[in-house]
Amino acid sequence: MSSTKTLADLASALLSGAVRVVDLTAPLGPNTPLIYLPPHIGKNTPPIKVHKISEYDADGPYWAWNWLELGEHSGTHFDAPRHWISGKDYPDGSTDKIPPKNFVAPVNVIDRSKEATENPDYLLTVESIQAWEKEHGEIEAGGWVLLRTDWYKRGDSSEKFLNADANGPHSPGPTAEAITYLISKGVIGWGSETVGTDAGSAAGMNPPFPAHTLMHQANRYGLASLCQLDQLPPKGAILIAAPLKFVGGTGSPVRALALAPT
Ligand code: 23J
Ligand code: MN
Repeated sequence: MSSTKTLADLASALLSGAVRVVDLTAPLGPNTPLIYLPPHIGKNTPPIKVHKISEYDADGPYWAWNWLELGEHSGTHFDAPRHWISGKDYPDGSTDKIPPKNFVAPVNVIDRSKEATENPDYLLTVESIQAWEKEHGEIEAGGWVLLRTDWYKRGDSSEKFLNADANGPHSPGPTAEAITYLISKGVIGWGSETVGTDAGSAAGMNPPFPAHTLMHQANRYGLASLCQLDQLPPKGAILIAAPLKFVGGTGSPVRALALAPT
């Protein structure tokens, strides 16, 4: 098949609206919820700040611009292998070294919104993934797998988004076995609507933070705080998520987009 024709068809479909562009990104600003780590686990990412340089004034009469103070892992963001100790030695594991081909890939969306709404500690299991595959088709090597929970509907309220009590955060995510299974299928990454790619209970899992530990150990990627996964089909969309080319970066806010059928 001629790829020139494929791209011409895609161009027409984009122009006609037959292929939709879905924004999977949360608004990024001082109100964006950030992960909170208890002090005994480690230091936290600082609040997001927007500093004005000028706004058509004495500091710059004809122009407006700002400088940003924000952590790499803020808002809708990409986790590079170098983010985790298990992935630290990959020469292509930082944001500036990841092959760009990996920023555009097919996407599988596993809808467990009902389960996660009923139980915020919901964990996606291997059995549940296999049931999804029976219904929608096998998860292909090179594809993303995203967990739809409708968690993004909690919006920019940190309290609702982090959903913590005295026992820690309560938010859905994968079991360690589920991540191992997805790696065995050859997926390129794992993404979630929650503040991180792991469940709120993940510090107590074996290994701790399995989505981070195991995916990055396999030189694969993560996406967190995704939105609008309810706008995507289970299969058939294409995800575009490219981190900034930070030199040596461990992750980066992204504008995550999907090309989806109508
Ligand atoms: C640092 C420590 C633990 C976690 C995280 C970061 C994230 O979720 C992240 O943003 O990658 S769980
Ligand atoms: Mn992260």
